[in-house]
Amino acid sequence: PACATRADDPPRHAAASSAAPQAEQRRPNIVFIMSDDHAYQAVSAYGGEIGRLAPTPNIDRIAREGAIFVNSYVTNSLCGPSRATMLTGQFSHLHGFTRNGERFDNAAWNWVREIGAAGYQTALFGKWHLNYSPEGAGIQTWKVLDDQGKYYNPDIITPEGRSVVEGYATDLVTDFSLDWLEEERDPDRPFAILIHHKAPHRNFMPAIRHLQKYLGTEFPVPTNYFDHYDGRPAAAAQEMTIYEDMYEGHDLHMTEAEGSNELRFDRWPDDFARMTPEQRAAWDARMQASNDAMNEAGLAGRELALWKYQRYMKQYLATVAAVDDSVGRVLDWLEANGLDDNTIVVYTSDQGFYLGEHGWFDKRFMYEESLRTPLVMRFPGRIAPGTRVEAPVQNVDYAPTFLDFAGLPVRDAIQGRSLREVVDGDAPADWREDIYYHYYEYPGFHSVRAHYGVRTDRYKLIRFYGDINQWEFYDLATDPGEMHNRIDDPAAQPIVARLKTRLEALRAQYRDSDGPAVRDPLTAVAKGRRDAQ
Ligand code: SGN
Ligand code: CA
Repeated sequence: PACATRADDPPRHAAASSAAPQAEQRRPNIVFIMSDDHAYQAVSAYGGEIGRLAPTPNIDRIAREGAIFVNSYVTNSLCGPSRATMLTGQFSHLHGFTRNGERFDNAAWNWVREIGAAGYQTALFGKWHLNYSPEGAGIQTWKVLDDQGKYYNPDIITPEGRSVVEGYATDLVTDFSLDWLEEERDPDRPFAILIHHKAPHRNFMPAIRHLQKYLGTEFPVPTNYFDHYDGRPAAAAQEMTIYEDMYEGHDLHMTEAEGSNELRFDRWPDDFARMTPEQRAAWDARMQASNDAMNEAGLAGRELALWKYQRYMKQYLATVAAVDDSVGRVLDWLEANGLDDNTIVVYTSDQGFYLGEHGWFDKRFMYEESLRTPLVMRFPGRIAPGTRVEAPVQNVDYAPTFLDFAGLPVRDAIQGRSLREVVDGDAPADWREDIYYHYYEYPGFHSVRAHYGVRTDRYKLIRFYGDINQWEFYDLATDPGEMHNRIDDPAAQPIVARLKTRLEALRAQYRDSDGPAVRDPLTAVAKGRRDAQ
């Protein structure tokens, strides 16, 4: 990574002097709810057909009573890098956590430790995924899922050690959070609680109460479900299609044969093996008929691919239902305890996700569905109900936002900006007009090549590098599905040239020197490969 200032360099302003007790009480509480892999297409506040069929009324309530960010993006569409970015306010190349499997330096500066030192009570429940445990990250209270976390009876890690806790992950994380708010918190000091769910991450196991919720619903198949990736070699080389790359047992919960409850290929059998016999029996009782019907139909080829899309949507959206329940419980608790007025509630995901667009699940690409991430925020009195924020925002903005609302100075090393500046719906004149993105994890799961790029309000320019060297250019106004790479279109050359200059400027501004420079020519080998497409 480029050598640059880290967020743990000294703040540009002197630390805020300790607040008077009365002011202390007025400092807002922060409830930062994040799910894992929740596509904005599956949040009904964003509109769209999926949200209509599978609404999220509680997440929508945050938007209705506060703001919805309709141009919310990540900086690197992957769990660990996103979380490190949210904690530090920096792009991946500066905090150094560019890909999953790296270890976040828990000693590095993060906003949670900072507001804790300034008098907030801080707590984290759920997925961490930056290290084995958050030990040393300066979060005062924590109880986390092991690594990615399991849906049923997950291993839970606390400062005292690890244990298996019986229950459904989304509900357990909510219980831990409400127990802490109710019983352990000091009511005289402000708090920041991070409620970070495992759902709806792979392997998409719904709670028993939601298993049949969408079994009878037909979801609209994206028009580019059977994408052939013409002119997009990196898209063609991925391994993340629903029809070829999902594990039939593990992800889609398909069974071997009619009358059998034995799962088809299940790469990590522990997710089901750890269920209690009662949980497994309840699961089978609800899924058997659907699985039997699938086996009886003997589907193949295109029909099977379409069936898999429907099964994926039913299971994924049913895990979202539990997340929405959780948000409702938290909002109700705040209201019942008179805390809703002085509490900022944020709901987001660590990145977006594909719901069958281009045939895919997972994320990583700079294409819209995984570049975008849902973001809604409520703060009564400070954010007007029904605010729609059009300004482009990124997950580098969360850390400065929390510091800013807590009355703390924002450090120079933070690369984002406080969202307080845009939550009235009007962005200041010098707010960013475009966003920068950089994905690194290759080789890796799903085989998405490293790439970086710029997105303006209308255009997108991406450079894939490594063993596939390729530029891509999209006009989102005429091609919102990003099906036509117009990088070689003569009519596009003036705008492509302008975007390359802009991309170079963004890389300089954010001090990213990872990957080839914008002006580096494509290599002969890679060019040959591209021409052979
Ligand atoms: C696991 C998943 C992948 C997923 C990564 C990263 N496979 O490896 O499909 O892309 O996590 O996800 S799984 O079968 O083991 O679930 S992330 O959200 O943590 O970035
Ligand atoms: Ca994720």
